[in-house]
Amino acid sequence: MKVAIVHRVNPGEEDNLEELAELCRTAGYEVVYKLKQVRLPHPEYNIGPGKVEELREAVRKLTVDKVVFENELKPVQEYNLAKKLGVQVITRTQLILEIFSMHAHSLEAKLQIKLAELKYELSRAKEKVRLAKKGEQPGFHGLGAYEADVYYDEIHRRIVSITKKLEAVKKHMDLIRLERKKIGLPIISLTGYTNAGKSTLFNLLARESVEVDSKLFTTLTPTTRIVRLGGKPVFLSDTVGFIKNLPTQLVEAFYATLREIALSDLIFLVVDISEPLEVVRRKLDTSLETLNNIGAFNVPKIIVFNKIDLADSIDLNSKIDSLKISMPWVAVSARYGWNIEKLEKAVSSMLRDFVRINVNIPYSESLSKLLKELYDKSKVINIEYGEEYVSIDAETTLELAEKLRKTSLQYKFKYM
Ligand SMILES: Nc1nc2c(ncn2[C@@H]2O[C@H](COP(=O)(O)OP(=O)(O)OP(=O)(O)O)[C@@H](O)[C@H]2O)c(=O)[nH]1
Ligand SMILES: [Mg+2]
Repeated sequence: MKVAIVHRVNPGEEDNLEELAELCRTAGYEVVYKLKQVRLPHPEYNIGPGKVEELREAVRKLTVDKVVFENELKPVQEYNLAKKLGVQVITRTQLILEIFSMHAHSLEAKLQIKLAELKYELSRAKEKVRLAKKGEQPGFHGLGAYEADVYYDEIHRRIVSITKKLEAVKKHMDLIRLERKKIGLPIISLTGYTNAGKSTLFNLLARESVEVDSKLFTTLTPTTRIVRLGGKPVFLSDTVGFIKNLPTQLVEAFYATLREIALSDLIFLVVDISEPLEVVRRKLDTSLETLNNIGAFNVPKIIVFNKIDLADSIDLNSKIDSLKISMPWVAVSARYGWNIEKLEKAVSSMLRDFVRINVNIPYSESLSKLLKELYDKSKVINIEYGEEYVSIDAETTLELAEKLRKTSLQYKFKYM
């Protein structure tokens, strides 16, 4: 789908077209035309009437399907523009909502985004219906038959119903998070700016998915897997990407979907290192700031510089040097699986709650269950089946170590 993008700035203000174009690409649009105008807002169109004509010409010539404004538009401006241009007109807020709903996989995230959409619509509902009655045009279709109050009430009703659902889902998710904690596997969250390659890395690492029994499975959501990193099983979660200058109406919904990051034991902060240094720096700063805002300040982090297949190596080293990173970092290519073993090594050395155990466990009825759990949750280094007992050498969680200790004849452990 082809789009034209527009930003009207007040005198002395800088435009944000580059980032808007990037957001459009993330949403799957092809940007074929950019328009910037310096002036104070025009009441009818936001941009000036002359610029509207220019834009209309471009829309026609380049067969543009949609126009995206960086500026917030009043319903009347959106209406006038759509009518003049003959195509749908949306704003940055709506674009980001589109991106979020494409990338939200969990039920909680989906409901949060639906709620944000409805709240946005509610604030514009009455005026939209009034305008829609004046005539049919793109983006307002189907509204014509509504009475303003009926439409408003309808949206309000849906907001109430989704809020209720969300409460229930939140409670359920809190239980699941508690269960995950109880299982004792470390939780790792994949975070980072939108388009950094989080999901690509997630899919790569999830190829090593551990087969889990149904009880473990209930603690998983579509974007959480139990995977082995450096031989150790961990919960790995993919998350929605960060974005700079989030429209204020979306901040709450967005942060809510990111709450669980603060509960992780380790954070991967994925950064696209193939971009120009200034862009890398800006996105890294935004990401770190977002992590602080959601309360993940104290969670250990590994910076994962991604897409090194696109950067040449001299450039890469000087780039990373000049970022002056004070955290552990690894440079990888998620697409080609380069340096993933380095990432795994870094993870192993940072997850301290694993212990090395040497135990002898006598044969009993519960042994096979225990061994299954051992294989699910640990890195088994050596196992020998003796006549009276099984000798196990493994790296595992403190919880499971404790369980094994209770049934063992001989027990040794050390922190890793
Ligand atoms: N060349 C190259 N491209 C990559 C690499 N990793 C990811 N990509 C591409 O980068 C784009 C974004 O990747 P995603 O994994 O969807 O990024 P994301 O961080 O999950 O994005 P959001 O979910 O929007 O936050 C895709 O087109 C990927 O194919 C890499 O190592 N090298
Ligand atoms: Mg993703």
